Amino acid sequence: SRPLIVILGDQLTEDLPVLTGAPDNAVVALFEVEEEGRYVPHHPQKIAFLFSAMRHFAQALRQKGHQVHYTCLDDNDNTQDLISEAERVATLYDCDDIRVTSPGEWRLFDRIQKRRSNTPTWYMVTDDRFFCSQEEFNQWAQGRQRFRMEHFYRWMRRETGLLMDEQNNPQGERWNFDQDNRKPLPRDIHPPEPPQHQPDQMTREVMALVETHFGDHFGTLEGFNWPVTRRQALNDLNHFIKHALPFFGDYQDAISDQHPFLYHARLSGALNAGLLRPLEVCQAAENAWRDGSVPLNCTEGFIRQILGWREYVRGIYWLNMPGYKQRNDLKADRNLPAFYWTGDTDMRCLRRAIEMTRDHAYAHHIQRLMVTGNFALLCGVRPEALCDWYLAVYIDAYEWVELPNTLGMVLYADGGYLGSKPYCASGKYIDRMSDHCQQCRFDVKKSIGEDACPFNSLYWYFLERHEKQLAGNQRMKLIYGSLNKMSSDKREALREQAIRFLDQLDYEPAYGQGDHL
Ligand code: FAD
Ligand code: DLZ
Repeated sequence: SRPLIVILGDQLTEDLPVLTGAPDNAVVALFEVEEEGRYVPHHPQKIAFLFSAMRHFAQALRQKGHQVHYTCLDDNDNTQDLISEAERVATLYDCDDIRVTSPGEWRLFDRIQKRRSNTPTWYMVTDDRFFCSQEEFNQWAQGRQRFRMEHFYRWMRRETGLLMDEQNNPQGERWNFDQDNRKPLPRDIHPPEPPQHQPDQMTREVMALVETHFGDHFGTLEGFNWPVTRRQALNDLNHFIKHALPFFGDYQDAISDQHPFLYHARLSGALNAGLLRPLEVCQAAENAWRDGSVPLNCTEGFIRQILGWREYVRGIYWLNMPGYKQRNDLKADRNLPAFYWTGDTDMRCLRRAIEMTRDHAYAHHIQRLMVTGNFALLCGVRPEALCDWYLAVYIDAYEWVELPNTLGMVLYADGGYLGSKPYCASGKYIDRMSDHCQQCRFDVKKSIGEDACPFNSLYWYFLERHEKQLAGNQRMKLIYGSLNKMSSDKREALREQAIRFLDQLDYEPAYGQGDHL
């Protein structure tokens, strides 16, 4: 018998069990298909990154002696859908079964499940590229009333031994160094330039292809600078550890009007596509602390994102899908403001976050959470509309990681299952953490009037609208205390200001049909 080994675009890892366990006669297959590029309108850089990385990966597999089938997007016989392409190619090579590493997204997992009794037969193999398997996560979750990332993270630290001492206690005698982190942005800041990867012939061909087929999607291809091979990804990792990690913790929450990447790793695209393993990334960070080149608060803060948040959101996704996607506990019902697809707004923080997204298929965590996310939360944007946007526009976006972050962390649409309180904030937060407000046409100190920062009235109106769901939350007590001390005239003025603002916003009719940049 002869298997077809299917490698999906985010499974570009040479030691995947489906590959290491493949018999000599196996055919390994990768497919570029329209369907995956269009189920949301992915940013052209994301599609170019994946197609180029897939082509380089196929080349590396051939060099290792595998027999590889590669379907290019514009091949005449391409069925343009992953499942039908796999079944077509299996027949072409006389393969009796199709083996695939379990997909990261429920959408595909469900479709494959439903084809299991077909011929050729589909087999799904567990994805071993995570610290915590789904069975382990489910066991951890079982019997717990409330989940908190911090508890999960401490368990993961103990399990892996990362940043633990000989007695299995946390290094530095603390689990968490957040108190030392989260400094606002200093005036004169010079973050390191990311390494430059000149697009080679293969990447240039892919960019032309993407321009032809997906040129109408939001986002530019110009300045494409993502790693498309494992070698380039390792280069980015080493560069980050040396030049940015020593400041990562300090400025983790800062937002700059000029510097999109600040001291962030820019590694999520490579990690999620499989070019890097999370363990090697965490070990590189730990080693840099051990040899004295990086302070503990930076190393711990960074490892927590990968060992903690990344694993935690994946566990939550698989534990709760498909129902999780339907949650909308705050009953948010607005469409996405149209400027998310154009950047055409006078609000400087939003404009810059969206422009950076358009130019790099990237915005860092705090821009996603506290600028575009916070604004959508305060406006009451429908989870589905916002999730589709986040899934489309970022280099690293796959539903397993995007959905819990957007629906849970940003929109609180799961009623506090993932995060203990909504990350809602007024303009004051953005002013403290960024240098946007000095350059904005709105006055962050004002809440009422034509030039008042819209975040301010929206913030109070949001709190007022959701008093019933949120006022009982211990962590919101202080802020509801302030709301309740406010005079009714002031509350009314804020409410009117917010409603007027929401009424004059343009909203997209449906995703992808807006006026794209
Ligand atoms: P750094 O800030 O340098 O962090 C290091 C690594 O930690 C990242 O590469 C990533 O692998 C991991 N990480 C950090 N925060 C998170 C988190 N909250 N959840 C999971 N992993 C995390 N991340 C994605 O990988 N894909 C997504 O689709 C995605 N969607 C998001 C949507 C929203 C609304 C929000 C608020 C966050 C989202 N994130 C997503 C998490 C985070 O914003 C990105 O991982 C991070 O910005 C990637 O940039 P970086 O590599 O420079 O990260
Ligand atoms: C995101 C993406 C895109 C744009 N295109 C392809 C593709 O043509 N072929 C492919 O195998 N994978 C692609 N992907 C990644 C898949 O969407 C991803 O594997 C699933 O969402 C499961 O996580």
